Amino acid sequence: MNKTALITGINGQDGSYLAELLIEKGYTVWGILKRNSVAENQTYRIDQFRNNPNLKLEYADLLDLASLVRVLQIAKPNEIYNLAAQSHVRISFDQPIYTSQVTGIGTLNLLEAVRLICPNARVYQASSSEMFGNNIDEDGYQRETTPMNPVSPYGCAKVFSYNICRNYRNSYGLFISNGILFNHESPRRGSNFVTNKVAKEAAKIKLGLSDKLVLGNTEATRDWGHAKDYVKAMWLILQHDQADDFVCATGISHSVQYLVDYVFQSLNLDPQKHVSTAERLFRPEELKNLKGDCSKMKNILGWEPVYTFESMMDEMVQHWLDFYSK
Ligand code: NAP
Ligand code: G4F
Repeated sequence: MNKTALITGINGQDGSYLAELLIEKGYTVWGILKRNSVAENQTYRIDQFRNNPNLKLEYADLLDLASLVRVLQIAKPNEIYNLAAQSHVRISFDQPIYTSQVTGIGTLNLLEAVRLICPNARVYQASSSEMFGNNIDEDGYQRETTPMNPVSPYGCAKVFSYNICRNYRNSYGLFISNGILFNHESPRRGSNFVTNKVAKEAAKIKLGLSDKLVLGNTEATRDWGHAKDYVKAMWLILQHDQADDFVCATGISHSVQYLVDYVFQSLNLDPQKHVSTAERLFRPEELKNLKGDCSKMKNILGWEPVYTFESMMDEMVQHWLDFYSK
């Protein structure tokens, strides 16, 4: 029998790739959209398969429990992927209460709806390496056992969601798994995240459409993988025979400065001529270094990424060159 999945955040970066993957696997996929005043822009990441009969979209919001109940009643999903969030770390300092409501309490709303309507469904929670804050194990990696010490309102909200998922798993026997994913990117990444901002602005400079790129902290390091690889990990996590928590990462970390140098060199541009920093783009508290150990995921679930940092950045730069050359 074909399975049915519900994805919150289906029109986001990860939701769009996950929906494609699940449709390819024969799932019926339901997705929720929160109301937006410009409906055309909201679905651009999924427009290429919008007319697929196995894709069904409904208006609902993580802040509106009744809407979640309504959608679960009609979709009757076997699997639920909770990807919706206010996911931008710096903006979470500007909107801490909203971020806590959506990214934290929103998860609890969904779990309550699941408990009421479809307690046998398997739930994936989009947890984040941002939850570790600046805690690093002695060998330089973060892993499932690394203590969590978040340094942003977003990180605090994600820790709440992570903990309430574990609590509902243990208290009510629900199948709820956390994927603790390190940064993952793609041409579909919001262009206010650093990888896609650098790729987009460098392509514009190359084509003579811009002259400068202004960044915040370029010393921070991140473990960057490709979203297409990471949605496969989400699916594997829910196919496992028991609910559990898994880190997903590449194990390779680069600084923001290295990212800039790589992209500019690939376009034969001199970053020193174009790149500067501005205080307004720094965060009140910064997560300095991320590097994940995903041995558990590889050993138990057999996950392996296809993309490298370089092939991913090349794809993103090419996307923007094509976009601005049309
Ligand atoms: P994203 O592109 O920002 O997508 C977030 C999605 O959530 C969008 O579809 C957004 O809809 C939706 N959303 C926001 N508020 C909502 C609400 N109140 N009700 C319903 N939907 C709402 O994020 P992403 O990069 O795909 O990440 C997916 C998830 O993984 C997020 O939870 C993120 O925090 C987490 N995560 C991401 C990474 C990463 O590196 N990408 C790493 C670890 C964890 P609109 O676009 O219409 O606002
Ligand atoms: O691309 P970023 O905004 O990603 P960040 O803060 O690491 O968060 C992303 O990854 C998390 C997983 O660890 C997710 F949970 C979260 O939802 C999101 O997807 O920033 C990366 C680094 C930071 O150190 C930031 O300070 O880049 C630095 N940076 C320097 N200049 C910048 C900029 N970040 C942004 N967004 N814009 C800049 O101009």
